[in-house]
Amino acid sequence: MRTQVAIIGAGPAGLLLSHLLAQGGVSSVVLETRSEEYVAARIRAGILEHSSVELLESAGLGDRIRKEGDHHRGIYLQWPGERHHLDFVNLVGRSVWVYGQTEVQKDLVAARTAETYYDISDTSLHDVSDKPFVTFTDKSGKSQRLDCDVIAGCDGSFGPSRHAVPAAKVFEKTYPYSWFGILADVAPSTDELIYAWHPNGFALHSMRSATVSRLYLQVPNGTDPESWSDDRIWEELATRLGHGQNGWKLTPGPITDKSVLPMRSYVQTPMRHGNLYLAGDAAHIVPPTGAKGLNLAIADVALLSKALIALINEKNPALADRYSDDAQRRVWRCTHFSWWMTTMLHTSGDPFDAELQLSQLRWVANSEAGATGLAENYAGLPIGY
Ligand code: FAS
Ligand code: PHB
Repeated sequence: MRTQVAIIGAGPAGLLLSHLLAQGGVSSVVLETRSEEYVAARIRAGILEHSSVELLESAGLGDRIRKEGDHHRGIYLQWPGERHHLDFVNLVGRSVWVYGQTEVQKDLVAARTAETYYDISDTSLHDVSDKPFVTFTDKSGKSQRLDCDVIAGCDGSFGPSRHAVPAAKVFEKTYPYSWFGILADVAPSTDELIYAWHPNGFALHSMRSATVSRLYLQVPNGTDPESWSDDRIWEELATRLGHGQNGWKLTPGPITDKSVLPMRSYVQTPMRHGNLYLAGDAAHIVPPTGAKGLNLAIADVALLSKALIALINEKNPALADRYSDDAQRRVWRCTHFSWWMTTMLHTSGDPFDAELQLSQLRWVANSEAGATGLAENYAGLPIGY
């Protein structure tokens, strides 16, 4: 088999890249180790930043976001006795949308035109510096070879592509806590997200729709989600989110999904080696506190698609040669912001840290300069920043 771009991974990065390349007249084949159903059902990100919505709309993928997404002007920052709304539209003229990654994935699958092989195994990258090809075993057990001009590694944090970049420089930080996430069939108790600092630990009230809430609790690493009863989960969420504070109430409901997500920062550079380009989680991981994971994948692909269309259609390598440096500016901006939000809101048990965190929260909530800094990063800088 031959194609112009072999894309490894059918998550948001891989499918969006394939879509944008097709719009630019470049052919691709997508290779995915999981089933289509498995990929579609993964519960992950929930927030689309301003630039992501603009890009998806420009690619003809914005209809459902506008119809079914929930447009948010900002977020609430909360700590015991206080809750402050940060209005991003007033502060920086940009906003965010609550639209689950599962919905983005659905839209990408519905718009897909490239041949996609699901349930493959033994993915292997070859000759990435000269005449690249990918070998794999297809779901019938047949060995396959896909020759191409370019390989796009969109295979997330456990795929083979990041390891095909020789002498890559890796920056990594793990955090001493995890997120315990739940989905619940209950209307959200808030109109916009609440990020709460509490001596017991961080909590986040997010949502997926008018009838489905998404909430998170900071827990120790290694926490078993089954070790917490539903009652204990709701009691702890109520405590940390300020139930009863100024008349606000957290309404519990049936929990339909529980998972524990470890938190880490990971950046690999460069994001290109020869004819191999990395995009999304294959090159970087951020703690979810800044709601940047999915948005960074989209931003990488916005740059990579333009670079590959120019390289393949016009034999112009200029954007491809700059891709890694251009992408890494935003990667580090989002890595810093995700670290900043995480260390500001998650308790360590150290009283000195707690005072620093509360001072920073009071400054961000009450100073226009502080609030603008958070708003600019959370709503997202223009792509190409
Ligand atoms: P993905 O991981 O989505 O996709 C990579 C694809 O490559 C996968 O489908 C995988 O099966 C496939 N693949 C792997 N190895 C392969 C191989 N050898 N051959 C072929 N295919 C292979 N971000 C947020 O902003 N907010 C959140 O709340 C949030 N929660 C998350 C929860 C979890 C459990 C995880 C893991 C991530 C979460 N993220 C969150 C981050 C997440 O949204 C990612 O940023 C986003 O999925 C990145 O998209 P991709 O780069 O496409 O990677
Ligand atoms: C989510 O809704 O899953 C979500 C929202 C904001 C975050 C992280 C996750 O910072």
